[in-house]
Amino acid sequence: MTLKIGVIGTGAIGEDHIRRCMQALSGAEIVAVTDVNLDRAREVAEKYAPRAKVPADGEALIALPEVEAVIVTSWGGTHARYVLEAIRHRKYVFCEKPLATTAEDCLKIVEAEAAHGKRLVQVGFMRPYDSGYRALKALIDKGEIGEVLMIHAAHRNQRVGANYKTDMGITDTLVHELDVFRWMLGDDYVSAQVIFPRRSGKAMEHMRDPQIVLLETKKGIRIDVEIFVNCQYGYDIKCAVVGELGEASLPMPPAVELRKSAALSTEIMTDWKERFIAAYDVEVQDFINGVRAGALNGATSWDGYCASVAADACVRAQETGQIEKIEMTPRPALYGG
Ligand code: NAI
Ligand code: ISE
Repeated sequence: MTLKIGVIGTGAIGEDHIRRCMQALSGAEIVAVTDVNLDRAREVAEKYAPRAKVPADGEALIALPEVEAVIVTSWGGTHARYVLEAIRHRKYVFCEKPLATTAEDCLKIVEAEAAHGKRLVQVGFMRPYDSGYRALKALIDKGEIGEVLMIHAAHRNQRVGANYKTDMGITDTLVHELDVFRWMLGDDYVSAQVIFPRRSGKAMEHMRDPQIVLLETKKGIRIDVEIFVNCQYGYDIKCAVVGELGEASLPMPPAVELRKSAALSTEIMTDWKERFIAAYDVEVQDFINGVRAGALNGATSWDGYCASVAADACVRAQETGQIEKIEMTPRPALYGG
């Protein structure tokens, strides 16, 4: 049976997930879409899902009897309310990152899902579905570089919009690293510090960019992540894992090597949509398959909560300049606690 999905938020990634469900993936159909900007919702529906209903708001969409699963791709601050509503209706929900903008709201979701007794929520952390990160994790798990000691990483965006603020370097951008390193290392964070190097003149007046985040895990692994969201030249994700026996690095996406005019060059992508296109496809297909099988696989509400607790500590560290502790509540049994 085809899974009938409703989508809340038809902006950049909402439109992209609607397109992939209708054109690239199998086993699902978009039957309803909505957005605070209803004209935008109608426009996207017409383009990719002309038979989809356009209810007045997210709550109305979740309540539609034909909607079997929900995709939440509205702004981060609105996620918690829709995810909690979907849980209340006992409907599966794929929520783009972040699960919620505060750890407190993430915990409400964890508690609501744990009270239901079965996973209903998958968080849109797509990097664990990226073939490069998967290969890196497989190599670490095989012990090829011995015990992991350090990670040096960078998350660079070509530029960001006018609404982007310094703390979003953590809550919107670093949050991907916060999730993927927990997954890759099977470890949790214990502390965070943030350092600001010389400010780029290409950043907006109100922003401090770049920034360097220093994380420490329970096992004592030290991680440094450069967040540079106005780097100008492209979208560039780097990750080098240093172990006792060697170093393993995230592969660059394949690109043609061009030899021309006495130069050797390869193109660098410029946005996340293109860089992680295959990972998003595999991730959303896994959600569809998981709902149809009655068992979700991707990032859990607990993973969303852990990323949020770590993000909160990093934002505190931006303000205090100090090393901030990262402490979680006990993990509920539903998530292996
Ligand atoms: P966007 O601004 O392009 O789109 C968001 C849409 O949600 C807008 O059309 C807006 O009108 C709508 N919206 C806002 N509040 C709403 C509400 N209460 N109810 C219904 N619709 C509402 O933003 P974008 O880039 O698509 O991001 C959306 C979410 O996806 C964010 O949480 C963002 O962090 C996440 N995201 C994840 C990415 C990833 O790599 N996994 C990449 C880009 C975004
Ligand atoms: C955006 O929301 C994403 O999630 C992208 O993957 C990330 O690279 C970017 O910094 C965020 O703004």
